Amino acid sequence: MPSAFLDHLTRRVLVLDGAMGTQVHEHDLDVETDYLGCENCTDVLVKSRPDLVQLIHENYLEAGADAIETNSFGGARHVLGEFDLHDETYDLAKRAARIARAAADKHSTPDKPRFVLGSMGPGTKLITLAQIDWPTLVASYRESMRGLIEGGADAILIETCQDLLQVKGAINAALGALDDTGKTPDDIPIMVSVTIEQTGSMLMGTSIEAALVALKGYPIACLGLNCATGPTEMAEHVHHLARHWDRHISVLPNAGLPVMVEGRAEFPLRPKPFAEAMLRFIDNDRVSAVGGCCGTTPEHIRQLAQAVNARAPQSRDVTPPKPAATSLYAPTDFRQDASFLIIGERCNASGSRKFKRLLEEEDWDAIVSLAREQMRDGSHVLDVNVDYAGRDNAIDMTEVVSRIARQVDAPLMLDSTQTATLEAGLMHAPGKCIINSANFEDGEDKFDQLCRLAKTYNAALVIGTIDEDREAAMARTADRKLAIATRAIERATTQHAIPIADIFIDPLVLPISTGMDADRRSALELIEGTRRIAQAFPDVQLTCGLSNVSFGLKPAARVILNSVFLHELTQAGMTSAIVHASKILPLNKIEDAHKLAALNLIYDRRDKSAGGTGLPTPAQRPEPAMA
Ligand code: THG
Repeated sequence: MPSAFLDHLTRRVLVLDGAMGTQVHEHDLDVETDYLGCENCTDVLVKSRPDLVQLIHENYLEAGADAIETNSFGGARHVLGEFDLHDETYDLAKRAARIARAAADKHSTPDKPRFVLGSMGPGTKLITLAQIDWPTLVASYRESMRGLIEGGADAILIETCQDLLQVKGAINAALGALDDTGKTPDDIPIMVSVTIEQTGSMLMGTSIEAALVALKGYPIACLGLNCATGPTEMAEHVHHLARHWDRHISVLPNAGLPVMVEGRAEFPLRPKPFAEAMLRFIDNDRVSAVGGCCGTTPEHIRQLAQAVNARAPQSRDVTPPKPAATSLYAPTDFRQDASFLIIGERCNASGSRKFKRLLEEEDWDAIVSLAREQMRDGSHVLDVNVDYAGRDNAIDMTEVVSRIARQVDAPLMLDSTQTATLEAGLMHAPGKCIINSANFEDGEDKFDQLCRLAKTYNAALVIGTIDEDREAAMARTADRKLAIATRAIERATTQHAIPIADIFIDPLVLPISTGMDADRRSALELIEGTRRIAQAFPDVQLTCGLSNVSFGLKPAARVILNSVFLHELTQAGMTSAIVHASKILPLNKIEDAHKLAALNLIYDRRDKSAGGTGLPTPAQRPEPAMA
């Protein structure tokens, strides 16, 4: 059963309130008696001046608002801590919700029920800049949100979001608080409102496209925009949400862009043009919740409520965003037209001598340069693997991921055999990542653990075709690759609700040139396995560690074998690969004789007459510098 609030949101365009802060500032408040010595801590007013807070709520309700926001914008523990109020976190949140509840109940009628949105602002510390860490942030919000829920909020509104990682943390806090109080997002919906600056992106640089992709996997009822600009500047971003977001949309602009008047910022947009601009969002973009942010007054809300006049939201045609990962900044589609998703392999302690050395030297700047170089060479995503005996892998992952995330526009594939190392990366990656990887080698518990990580951090997940069978170990035949892939896809999608397009099956590349008979069929079994998995699951992604195939061969031979093998794989349905991007050659750059030799190896066509691999040695053919 959806809550009364969700039901209302579906049937009526919801009018929210306007600014709280600017209303408070209209009153001449005393630092000691009103702010209790905490200058500018508006949140403390729910304790010292509940009368005033309720009056402001009631002014908005009288103006016609259907929903009011609790006076708890700065109410997370880590923010209150700056005023030495940490220990009052739960109490202040609960008071804030109770006051708003009392005001809303007083003005509710059967025809016009009024709702309370538990407001949570971004706080004063940016998690992507490491000013706070994930566990602290999540625990901090969770405590306040529990207070808001127990004080009677109808929804949790995570608003004025500037940093994707903070949003992901706050959503997890809300889910935790719901859990604490025996509720679900159906009872108390989660709403998220991001702030797009005049620059066209969130403060940390995230585009609305990336925000949508990075948040889509969470149980959010409503996604929207508030603050920073007026309605005009928001139009393009709201329009993007209208086309691609499959749930409710909210819009709460400022009363225009501030202008300086006698040294003070003033918000120039008058109530009537404000209301007119908001109506256009309702008519053109079919948004379902409208209200105001900085500079908006009860008069803005009165005009808005009159204009909206309890109309029903219209349905929209939505094209969901393509399956994608994101950096902090922008999304990258999992499916690349006429190509494959290129995942750079070089930030890997066991896959690159250079990276290993840089890690040992803790030369983080050079690691960032190596990441950038791979993007210049054509990578779409970067694999990051710091697994290395004798070092603290979780700390290395934290260092590498937080730097690359900020300094390189690359979605990250976090690669480790250890859950703790993966989670260290996820806690520091603001965008939507890919976890590499899960399998059944250590049973279903570990597999489930990785699926839960994918849900918590809204990441995609690579699953390798390995199961518990110690004898067979990795699946070496196409049949077993398909069988294990099928089992994994079933479990991840049904038991963990991971969207199939967020699953990457890795049918496992093994070296073919070991000289061992057992390995000769590896490549062709992989091609056949890929073909069958792609046919059985057209929406699943496929990936592999391409360079594994040619371990042990000379560098020039590796370039040719890898390139030819990749071509065969993509023909069979492989959609991505972990590669050394600058060492993949297009087929027309490879001599026919070399191509044939590679194909003979791949398809295990034994050529009795030729010795070795039939592929060139470096002396015969210089290593190509660029693809
Ligand atoms: N599947 C999945 N993830 C993976 C793999 C896989 N991650 C790791 C690995 N396999 C893919 N990455 C690499 C990276 C480098 C090399 C091979 C695979 C490689 N490196 C050179 C070597 O070892 O000879 C080193 C070159 C250098 O030092 O610069 O071949 O299969 N899901």
